[in-house]
Amino acid sequence: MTETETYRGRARIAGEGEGVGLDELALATRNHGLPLEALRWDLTPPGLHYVLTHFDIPAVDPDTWALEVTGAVERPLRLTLADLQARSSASARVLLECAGNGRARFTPRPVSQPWLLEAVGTAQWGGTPLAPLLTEAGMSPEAVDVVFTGADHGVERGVEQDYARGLPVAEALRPETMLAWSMNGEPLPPQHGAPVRLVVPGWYGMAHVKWLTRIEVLTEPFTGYQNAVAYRVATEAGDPGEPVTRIRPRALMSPPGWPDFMTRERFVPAGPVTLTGRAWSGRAPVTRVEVSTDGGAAWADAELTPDDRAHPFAWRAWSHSWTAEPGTAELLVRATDATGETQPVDQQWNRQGMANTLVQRVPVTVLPPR
Ligand SMILES: Nc1nc2c(c(=O)[nH]1)N[C@H]1C(S)=C(S)[C@@H](COP(=O)(O)O)O[C@H]1N2
Ligand SMILES: [Mo]
Repeated sequence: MTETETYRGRARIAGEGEGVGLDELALATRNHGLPLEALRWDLTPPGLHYVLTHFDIPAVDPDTWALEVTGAVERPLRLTLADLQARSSASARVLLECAGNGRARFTPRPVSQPWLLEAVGTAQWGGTPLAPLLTEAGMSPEAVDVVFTGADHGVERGVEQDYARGLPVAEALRPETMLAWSMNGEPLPPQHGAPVRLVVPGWYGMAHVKWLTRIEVLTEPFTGYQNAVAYRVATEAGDPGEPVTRIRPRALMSPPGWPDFMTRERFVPAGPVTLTGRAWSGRAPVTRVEVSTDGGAAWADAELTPDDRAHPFAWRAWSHSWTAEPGTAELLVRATDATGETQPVDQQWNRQGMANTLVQRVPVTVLPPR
């Protein structure tokens, strides 16, 4: 058995009827989601953006921090924050979504960070484009992957590691890929990667390495844990599966009406209700959002805000008018993107609960008119 098979074997699937454990609760309190009512803002207010950190938030002093650019380059670089900030600037409104979003809704449940649907947020990220830096370092024409390493360190499924992710060189050279030191116009907060993180618009969250300390160019594919083992879509235990890359289409609804404190069940008075939310895809523009107000039997097109070419990697707002009749209703919403992919109504299960876009269902009690 290879080492990879050993640690892959330790991923756990919950037993039948097994509830979320205290270990999952501990992760869920550290790694909070976007309260879905915060879908109302184009730019997620600081503190409401979801957070996912595998290990601890590392202590990084921005005054002594430096970024190393090394590996298959002619001129290795060492850049301070001031060096980076003197370079050309970049700014983009980019949606981030954790690849594990929706995992806790899988049956059986992969035991890990138990996201329901809230592992998403959109920020204005500011920094400098990555490509000119790689060019300046004289990246080898043989380059295959560029590895980004964070200052955080820990153990995952028995493997001690710095958090590190390899990115195909073509993605590293995209004009949108940047080293970011600001979020919504302010310095990065500690939990989002201060002083500098990578932003790879369109990719699931794991690619956007926080607390960046090192960029290494490789002339062969990176085989580190977070690429070779963690972020894969596989249904069988021994199967290496496919790598997780770009964000698949998804729509979410701002929960209508008001909630029950404990169950989060929604209540709305009968009559006209405007349902609203956001839709996105990291692969292609969102072309359609559909809403069902009867548990998925019938679907109607929602209204999408005009495609905003200025923000191709952010989310789009949608809205839909519903006349709520007293009783109970189940609301669903699904997105389709220009590749033709639509969200599934039934789960497409995989072992780690990755890149899953099972539709959201919102049970609502419609109260008599008052
Ligand atoms: N260094 C480092 N970078 C990281 C992570 C991490 O644990 N360490 N988590 C990744 C994952 S899985 C996600 S989903 C995003 C979350 O970014 P956010 O916390 O800023 O929302 O950061 C990514 N970058
Ligand atoms: Mo993630």
